[in-house]
Amino acid sequence: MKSRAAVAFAPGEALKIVEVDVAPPKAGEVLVKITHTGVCHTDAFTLSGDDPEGVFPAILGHEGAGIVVEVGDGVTSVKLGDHVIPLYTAECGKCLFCLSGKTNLCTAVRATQGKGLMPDGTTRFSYQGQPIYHYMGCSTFSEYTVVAEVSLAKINPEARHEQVCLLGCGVTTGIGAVHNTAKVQAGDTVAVFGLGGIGLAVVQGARQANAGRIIAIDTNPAKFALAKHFGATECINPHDYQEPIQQVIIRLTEWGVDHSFECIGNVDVMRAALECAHRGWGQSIIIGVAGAGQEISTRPFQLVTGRVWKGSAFGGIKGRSQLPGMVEEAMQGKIELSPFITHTLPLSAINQAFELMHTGESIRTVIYY
Ligand code: NAD
Ligand code: AHE
Ligand code: ZN
Repeated sequence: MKSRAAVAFAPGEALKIVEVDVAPPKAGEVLVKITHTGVCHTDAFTLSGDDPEGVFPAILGHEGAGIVVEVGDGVTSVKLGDHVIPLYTAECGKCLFCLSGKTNLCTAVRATQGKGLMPDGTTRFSYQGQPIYHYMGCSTFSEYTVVAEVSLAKINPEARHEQVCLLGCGVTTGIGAVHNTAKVQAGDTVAVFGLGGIGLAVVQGARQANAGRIIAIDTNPAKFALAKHFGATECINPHDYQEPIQQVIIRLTEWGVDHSFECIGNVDVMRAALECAHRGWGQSIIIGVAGAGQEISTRPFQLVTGRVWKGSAFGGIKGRSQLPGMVEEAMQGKIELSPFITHTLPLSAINQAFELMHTGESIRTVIYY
């Protein structure tokens, strides 16, 4: 079938809106009509060429919601008409990782997913006879996409796709990192570096956890109003200080914060986030994605004296078993989604969504088909 899609033909180039060919779903696969998709910084990261797993031409997008239109052989967990959120972190329920009870990092389709391929090693997308790669197992920048059954969360059909698409990545990642990775407790002090969609979701999660002080940090003060809306108790612009930001936060908190979160993808900020963690027990959660060749460093003494470095992918959430519940929470107002949506654009204007992100004007742009 034909599908309108925004194709990343080469790194660093604007996406091109073209009509691609989509092959039918094979066994264990599902054809989904995407209704809405957010644009996450990770899409921009891969488009920039900095992603070691970036392959081109590809159809990016991994923060969507849609409706099942066809299922391949053997698919039992979803059917025609079901409302779904594609998952870049699958949940097969059977692999070593799913069965461990320790992680959400399912391996069922991860190896082929990282190569832009479906589990059988081929692609369902093509343009003028040439294959187009998939992205993060989702490719939500195509009106019709093919996704592995294990990469689909079935959600309440009453949910508003234009909002709950954000649970496909950004909001789930931030809220999940607070509850699952950091396990923030009532009264804990939290520092959040970077107040985009991810950082603001961390702020919202910290408030849900009844954290004490929630210190929100960004070099763009335009982000502070929303941070306060979501529960930040203080907002700090590193540019307002001569000293390194970790020293500012240690000074403000005496010994540092119980939990810090890096939501930017900047390895220097990752160091600052670790070093502002409380002596003896403070932990720093890396959420931001850094480019090829980038490495983190600190004095080992920072860890010897009790600070802990951790990372979080998709907020530690198991998509098929836990995401439907988060959709319900959003429908009940327990998770607030609408303030994240600063812009709404048709697919034809998707490149504007990337510009709005790069200029810092948007939190999330939601694309509709
Ligand atoms: P975004 O671009 O919307 O937000 C980033 C924010 O960081 C902006 O507000 C920007 O002003 C701020 N910032 C930039 N440099 C800064 C600095 N030096 N100090 C303080 N603030 C600074 O991005 P996003 O969509 O919120 O994504 C954030 C990061 O999280 C990206 O690296 C993205 O790839 C990553 N991410 C990771 C996961 C995961 O599962 N681990 C999921 C989603 C996104
Ligand atoms: N491809 C990159 C890594 C990218 C990365 O870390 N992705 C995050 C999700 S970002 C969503 O916006 C993630 O979940 N990682 C775990 C995984 O299995 O991909 C690289 O460095 O190669
Ligand atoms: Zn994302």
